[in-house]
Amino acid sequence: MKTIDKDFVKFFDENGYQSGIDVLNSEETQDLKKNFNAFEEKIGKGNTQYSLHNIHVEYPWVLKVATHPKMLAPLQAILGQNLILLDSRFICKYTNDEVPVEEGVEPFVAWHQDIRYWGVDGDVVSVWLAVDDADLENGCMLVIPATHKSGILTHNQAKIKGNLLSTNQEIPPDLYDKSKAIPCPLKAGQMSLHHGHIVHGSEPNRSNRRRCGFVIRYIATTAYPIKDENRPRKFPTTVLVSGKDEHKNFEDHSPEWFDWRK
Ligand SMILES: O=C(O)CCC(=O)C(=O)O
Repeated sequence: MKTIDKDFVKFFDENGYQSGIDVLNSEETQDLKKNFNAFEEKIGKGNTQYSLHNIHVEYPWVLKVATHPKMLAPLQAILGQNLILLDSRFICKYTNDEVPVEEGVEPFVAWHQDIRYWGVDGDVVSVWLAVDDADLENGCMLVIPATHKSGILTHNQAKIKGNLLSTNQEIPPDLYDKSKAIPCPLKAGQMSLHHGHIVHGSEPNRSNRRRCGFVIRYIATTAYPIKDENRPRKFPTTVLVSGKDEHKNFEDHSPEWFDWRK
């Protein structure tokens, strides 16, 4: 059990990640799996692989997980009390039998920095909550410590087929040292955290087990949207999940059924 204290925050500030944090108890983990599995059954594994995006504003069980007190406590320690949920997505790497892919292609996540995607100025911290046990064999997340201090790196189109990132971006290999990568293995119900600037990715699932994670991005209310005329952004699913928002840089799209104060 990790203690959320000054050393916890110091490690995150210096390295850009934290891993092995207990969040859900076994009953809550089973509930999460049951809810996700029901979705899978209903819409098919091809659609639960990467397309369950921002469903936290539609389904109470999703937002309940994304506002779990044990999830928010480390985020509050890092980002402060006033927090907005920016974005969420289930990312599932299935076995080849479950979701067949083109011959020779294996789904993976190319090395990238999340901050490229958000259009947000300010620190973004991502939670990777394990729905299933995640390890090296089924393609857990890999991070390169301290690369969140390298600024924003060039991203090109990925050359190898199978990159799950919707924009198919990757950082050219000469811009990072893959030998320094640290795996973030997790038991179902645990989470890792990563900074929006850290270089990270994940290898294919070469096991006979599903590897499903729920990734949720949080920002402090002091963050603000970057104005880019060439790429205007909308944030239709931001939700205030802790504290107060005195800045109002993002609208609060809390569903009417949700009140985190209760
Ligand atoms: O699920 C993965 O393997 C990678 C997730 C990721 O890139 C992210 O959460 O930013």
